[in-house]
Amino acid sequence: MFLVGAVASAIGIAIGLAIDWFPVEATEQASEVDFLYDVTLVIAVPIFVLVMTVAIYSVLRFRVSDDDESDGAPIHGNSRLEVIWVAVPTIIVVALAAYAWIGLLALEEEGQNPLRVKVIGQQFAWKYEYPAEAGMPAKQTTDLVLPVNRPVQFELNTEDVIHSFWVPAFRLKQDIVPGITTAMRLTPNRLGAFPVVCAELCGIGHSTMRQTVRVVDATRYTSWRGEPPSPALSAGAPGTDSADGKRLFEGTGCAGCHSLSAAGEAAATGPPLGGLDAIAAARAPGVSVEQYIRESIVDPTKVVAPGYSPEGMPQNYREQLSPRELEALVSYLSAVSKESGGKPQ
Ligand code: HEC
Ligand SMILES: [Cu+2]
Repeated sequence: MFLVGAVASAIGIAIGLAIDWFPVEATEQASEVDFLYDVTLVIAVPIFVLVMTVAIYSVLRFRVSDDDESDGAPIHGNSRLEVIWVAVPTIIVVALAAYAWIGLLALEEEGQNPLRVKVIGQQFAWKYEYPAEAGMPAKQTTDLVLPVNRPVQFELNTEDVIHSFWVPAFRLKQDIVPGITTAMRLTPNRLGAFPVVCAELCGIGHSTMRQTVRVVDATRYTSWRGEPPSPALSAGAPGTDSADGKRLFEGTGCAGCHSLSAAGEAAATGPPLGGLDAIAAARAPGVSVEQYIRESIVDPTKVVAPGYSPEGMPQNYREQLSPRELEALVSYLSAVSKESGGKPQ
């Protein structure tokens, strides 16, 4: 039994650690949360295996035989066993709680010069308020845009019922309760666009309470702060050459999901975007590579890359990107495609 248990635990732990359970880590805090998950897994798998081995062994070994259906001898009182099975779980649970508590204190530490953003939940959308700072006026918006590598402090309120503000890639989630202000601190450290989700059943439209947070570089953040609210990316519009396209690819979050060796990125949430010529020719015969890229961005569900979910790609680039920005991205990606000789990278 012991051998079977040890082997099964080792296999279970190896599989548990090998599976990539979570989306990319996009904050400094994320690795700490994921590590806690791994620790819990390493402890939980052997316990699960122990319970199952004893249960299965007992079922097989002490099975009632056809000719003897009498009850077994009543067993009562084994103080040593009882002390063990109370003490061991108590120690494990207290140790895990202490570890989690220390981790929580670290997660909630205030960073230097935090950006304070108010988050307002309402049925069924998120709104944000940025304070006036460094010459930039206060801003109310439905877009959440954060500068990379700067600590953020969210203050969360609701206009109606309980909601829960959750960005899976940030690994943090906070309930928002009527009448009180809750808080959440984090430091985004990865450029990209990540889903914002409501994690508290808040009414009939709960499942539609999804938006996107974009983590951008400091320059892009400052220029976004200066713009009138939505459409978020239009002002200070760049020209349409492919250098702007490269900048946009990195600055608007594409690079958070797509790999593209020309831009030095290696993200894998979306398909690699090298060699789109060949892909366009195979998937949409008769459509130019430019048109294929354009439609992939503004209408991502039209042609879906095999093996990827149509919801994987943000659905709102049609509103988010100005026509000039869209064209800059198209010309950049089609140029990259030609450089790579049409081979997927
Ligand atoms: C949150 C992750 C994510 C972000 C951000 C994202 N994409 Fe995507 N993208 C995907 C996924 C997943 C797919 C595959 C599903 C599909 O084809 O609609 C995809 C598909 C595509 C395709 C089609 C590829 C093919 O093989 O057919 C193109 C082109 C594309 N994205 C360009 C972009 C550009 C340009 C941006 C930035 C403006 C961007 N994406 C931002 C996830 C993302
Ligand atoms: Cu909600």
